[in-house]
Amino acid sequence: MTEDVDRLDAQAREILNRNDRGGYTIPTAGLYPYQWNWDSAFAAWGFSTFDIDRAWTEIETLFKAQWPDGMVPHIVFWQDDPGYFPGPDIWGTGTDPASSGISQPPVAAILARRIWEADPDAGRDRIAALYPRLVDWHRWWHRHRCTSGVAAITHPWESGRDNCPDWDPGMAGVDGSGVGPYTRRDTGHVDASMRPRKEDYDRYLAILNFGRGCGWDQETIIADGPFLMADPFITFILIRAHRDLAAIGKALGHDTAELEAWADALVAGLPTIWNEALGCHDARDLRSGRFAGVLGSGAFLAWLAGPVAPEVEARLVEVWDRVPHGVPSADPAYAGFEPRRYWRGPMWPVVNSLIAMGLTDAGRADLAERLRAETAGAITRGGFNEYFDPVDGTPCGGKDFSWTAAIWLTWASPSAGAKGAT
Ligand code: 9WN
Repeated sequence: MTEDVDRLDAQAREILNRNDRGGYTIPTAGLYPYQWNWDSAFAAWGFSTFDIDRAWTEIETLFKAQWPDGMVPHIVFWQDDPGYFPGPDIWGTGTDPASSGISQPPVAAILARRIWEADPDAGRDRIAALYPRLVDWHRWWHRHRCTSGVAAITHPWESGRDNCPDWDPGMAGVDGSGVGPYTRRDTGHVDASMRPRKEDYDRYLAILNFGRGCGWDQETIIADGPFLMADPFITFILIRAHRDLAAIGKALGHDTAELEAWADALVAGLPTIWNEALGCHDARDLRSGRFAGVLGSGAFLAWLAGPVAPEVEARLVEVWDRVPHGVPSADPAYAGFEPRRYWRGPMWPVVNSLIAMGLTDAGRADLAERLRAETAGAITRGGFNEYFDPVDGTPCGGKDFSWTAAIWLTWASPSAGAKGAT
């Protein structure tokens, strides 16, 4: 048992080191050859268990790509790679370094706080320098994504949960018929049955084309863009991230009233994404007002923002109980549930780690431990894959994934608690 844990811990460290491209980590070789925003924050957390300096460098490199308006892009194209589509020329943002034109779940402050607390002396100067940049990014979220009261996304890729059923109502209104011919690269790396469909990609590109067409002007995208949906997943993350950043700011001697007010405003906005018929928070199309009507991983992050009412908790656990291998990204009882198609059902270790963080802080250590054990079991049996089939535990997507290695080291591994990283 201990030997197995040691071997898996060593393998996880080796994956992070192997995916290191010098200052930033790729999610996995082949499928994802660039720096991704939230992947990097998790990679940094993983590095912090064995190389604290490298952990800070990961976040610093990401923030080198921050836009003047505060946005931190979802992909940074540090060097060209024909293995991924859509690349820098398609995004056409004209930035240096080249980057995409949208953002991704703002987990950086949540994980930076953990990395700092793991070694306060080593992190003090690094976090002090990052702090104003993090505040600028959070301000960007507040100004450009939270005008409805909760956090919205302007592209499914901005959510980090690309093709989950949450986005179906918004995607139905996007016309993908005029995007012309293009060649996907993802289906050359992994089985097409595990990836988003062509009709999804047509629409992803149509939304991207709109952004490029208006020079990535946020006012235009929010007012007239083809896609705008409120996202419970990012809303809960942002509430937690604002609070964690405020805790960092306080410890550094800053006035953090602004951050606390942003978190409070989001909490006050939560009723707009409460779906009474579903009995939990739900994604909502801000153009039509329609709810997605599917219980998914967004609702499961509620604990990150504070205690959850007993009836909501019972509803969430009821859905989790339908599968043996971790929290599914969509309710298995939903007619469109697909256990291996990316975000339309599979279990994602990285999401489980966020759910467990919330559970622990909300005093549900029992549920957090159950989730840890289920996640650890899937990784132990299947390897450090991108995600897993929650019904039979089959490892899916890319192999040797940085964020799966990272959450193994920080949370899922039986040795993680011993290192004080939980
Ligand atoms: C688009 C890198 C990223 C993750 C996302 C995941 C997937 C990209 C893609 O891979 O998205 O950003 O091309 O499918 O959905 O969460 O950050 O691992």
